[in-house]
Amino acid sequence: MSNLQDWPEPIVRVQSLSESSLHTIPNRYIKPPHDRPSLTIFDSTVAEANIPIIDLAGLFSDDKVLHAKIQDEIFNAARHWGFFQVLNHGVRPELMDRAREAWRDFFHLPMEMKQAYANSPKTYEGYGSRLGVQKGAILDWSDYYFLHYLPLSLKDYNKWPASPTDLREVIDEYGREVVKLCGRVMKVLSTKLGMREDHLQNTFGGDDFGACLRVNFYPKCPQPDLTLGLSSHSDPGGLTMLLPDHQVSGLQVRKDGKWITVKPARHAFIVNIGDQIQVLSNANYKSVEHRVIVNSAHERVSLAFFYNPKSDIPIEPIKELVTPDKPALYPPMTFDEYRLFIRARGPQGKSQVESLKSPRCCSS
Ligand SMILES: O=C(O)CCC(=O)C(=O)O
Repeated sequence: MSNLQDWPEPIVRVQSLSESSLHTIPNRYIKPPHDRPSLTIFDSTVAEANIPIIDLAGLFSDDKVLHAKIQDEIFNAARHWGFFQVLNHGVRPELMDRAREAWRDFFHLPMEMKQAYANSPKTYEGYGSRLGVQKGAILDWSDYYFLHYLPLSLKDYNKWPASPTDLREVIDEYGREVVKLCGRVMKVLSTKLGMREDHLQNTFGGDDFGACLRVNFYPKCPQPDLTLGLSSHSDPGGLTMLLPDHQVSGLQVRKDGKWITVKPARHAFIVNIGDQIQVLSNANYKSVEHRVIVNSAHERVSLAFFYNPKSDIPIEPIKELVTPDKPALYPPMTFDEYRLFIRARGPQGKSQVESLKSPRCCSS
């Protein structure tokens, strides 16, 4: 872990670069041509579509037929897309708006107030501007704030911003509500794999699961065609509930080799399957590559809430999902070990989970 003690180069805040009225971006942010976003609809790497949108209202009723229909929709979306939006999910719209705007206010505080929370790669908690510690790496056009919500042993209000004054309270309540929503989706994912509804949650360590929040701030960019707000990656954790900016799109999901720009529905959450659920489900559910594009006219704020297994228990394919036809695709690994990869190397598509596939599977 010694290489995760400090950043390899002085940290530059992307927001400061953006506010300095540059007309061209520094070379550090220019992606190689094959990674650059395509901002025209005439490009063959871009597809016009949207990810599935699922109305969860029926899950709160006693209507069994409706339950089954929604469960099927979630199952299909989780299997074939790895990404979907949910509406009427139980989290109050005003709470969602306040959470996002409290963080926007944070990013607009004077720099010295934000610097008080500057993070290091040791835990990543606090105000950051890069993922990964590789010296000379090409960086993404974004700043972020990362904090632990659960387990309680890692939750430390001193590492959450004290300003805006209601931020801690808002994020506490927001976290409680989003955790409940994650629990609901976990039950559906478990049931649809033919297991008890609490089975998947139990493999996360039951009540000892983890949760953390990364708030992404993508400043305006004078050359959005040369860079990315966040490079392609799959999420290393279990399940992600993303609250996107309601006014500015930017998230792109990879589907059948093409990039789809997600059109967020008002007050929807964007749900995506992370690598840990791909592993536990023995690839019945798949994590999917996604990235973020930026633009020259608007900043963008998003809140990615990560619902993760307890970090020190081995995560491996659930026994019931391992058969002679489909042997275990992944070796056991704790989430603590697993996330060291992205913490050290930064976002790298799906390379980590793919590289773990056991030789037995890949030679057949
Ligand atoms: O900003 C977004 O829309 C996506 C953020 C994301 O993928 C992440 O934080 O892992």
